[in-house]
Amino acid sequence: MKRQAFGAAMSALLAGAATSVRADLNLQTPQTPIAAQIYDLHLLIMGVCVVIFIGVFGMMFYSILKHRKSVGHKAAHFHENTTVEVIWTVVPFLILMGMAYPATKTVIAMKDTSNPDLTIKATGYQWKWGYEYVKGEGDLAGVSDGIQFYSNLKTSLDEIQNQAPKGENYLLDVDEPLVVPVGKKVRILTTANDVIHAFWVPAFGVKQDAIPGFIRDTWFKVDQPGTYRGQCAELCGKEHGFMPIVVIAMEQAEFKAWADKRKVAAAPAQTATDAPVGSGDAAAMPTEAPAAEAAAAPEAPMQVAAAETKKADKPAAGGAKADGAKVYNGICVACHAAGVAGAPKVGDKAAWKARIAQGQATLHEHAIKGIRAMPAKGGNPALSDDEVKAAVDYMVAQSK
Ligand code: HEC
Ligand SMILES: [Cu+2]
Repeated sequence: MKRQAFGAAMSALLAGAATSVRADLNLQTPQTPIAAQIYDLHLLIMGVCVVIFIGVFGMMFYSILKHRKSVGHKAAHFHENTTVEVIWTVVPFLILMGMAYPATKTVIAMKDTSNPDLTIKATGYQWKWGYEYVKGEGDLAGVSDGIQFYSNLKTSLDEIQNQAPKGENYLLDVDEPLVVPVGKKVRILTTANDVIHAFWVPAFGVKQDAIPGFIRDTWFKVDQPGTYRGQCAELCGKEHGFMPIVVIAMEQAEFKAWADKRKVAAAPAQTATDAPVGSGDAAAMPTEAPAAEAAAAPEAPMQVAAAETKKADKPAAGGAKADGAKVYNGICVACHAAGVAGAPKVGDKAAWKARIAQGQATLHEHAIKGIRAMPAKGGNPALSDDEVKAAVDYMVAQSK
């Protein structure tokens, strides 16, 4: 009876602590069943640790104090006390089993990505995420198939460079968030295009490495509509902290409407952004095959053909055409007007001739990823790919 009362008091204390503790010191409020299980596990195991801590240290300090030499305590002498030995073997064993059982159950549930309603491939790039709604079975088959876009950091450069006060979602804002329906099992296939990244959304209890050449998967089912934020969780280079993940969960009807709109918006924008590039294969996105393949065998980590992971050069669809002159005059001008450190001067035809000969796509890539003394995006991770491309187009037009 006494023990029961103690247990009740203990859990009341823990529950109280969990809600009143400063929010930024605790785990995020769980938003999926898995995250809730992880949260409960965290509390349970924390509770067990606290009880053991108090028990062990209480016993220790009690013994030191009460049985100290100065009060004349005489030590008891006993050896091979079977009862004590059995107790200190069995009790820890039971405690460990009591923790391992629920933990294992959760891990197994986390790994069960079968029967999703919707499948989305998340590809890590240096440094942004690309999302592709792949063809799959399940409730939402067909609704969003084929939608794909990049999700770039939106935090303004001024905030990053301490020229403006940092907003609430500093480094946690993107131009195009991932959109999912609530109450549906969403499977995320993770892979990467260059180095290892990791897809991490704490409120969903989801953290999965994204490995080049492999597809791993994870899943979540969001309870409530809302905006949830995460980050890349694998140190992936100098802009590792600049590739956040934003997920908007909406009601299913809204999600369908979003998908319909997104599909319509994608088609014309695609050709518009591609037109100046002049590459023939741009209008149609040849993603059907790899998408189906990915959906077919996601159970085990799977080797993906290099060509497939490399199909990175799809333009972000749907964005308004960026103003190249503005981006150039704001950023690129610092080096490219004066020829700083070997930067080809804009307008210097001789300097640009060989570079232009590489083709626009290559120039875009070099400007986005950086080459030799040319920093990626001119050293401004907040720029979107489209803005950099527009600036390149502008610079090339001025230097022909
Ligand atoms: C810090 C100085 C600096 C800034 C800022 C900068 N560049 Fe550069 N850029 C360079 C240098 C240096 C090179 C020459 C690199 C080389 O070929 O070795 C270069 C080369 C290039 C090239 C040619 C790449 C090639 O393949 O030959 C393009 C295109 C380019 N920059 C675009 C941009 C754009 C767009 C911006 C603005 C978003 C920008 N740069 C901002 C220094 C800069
Ligand atoms: Cu990363």
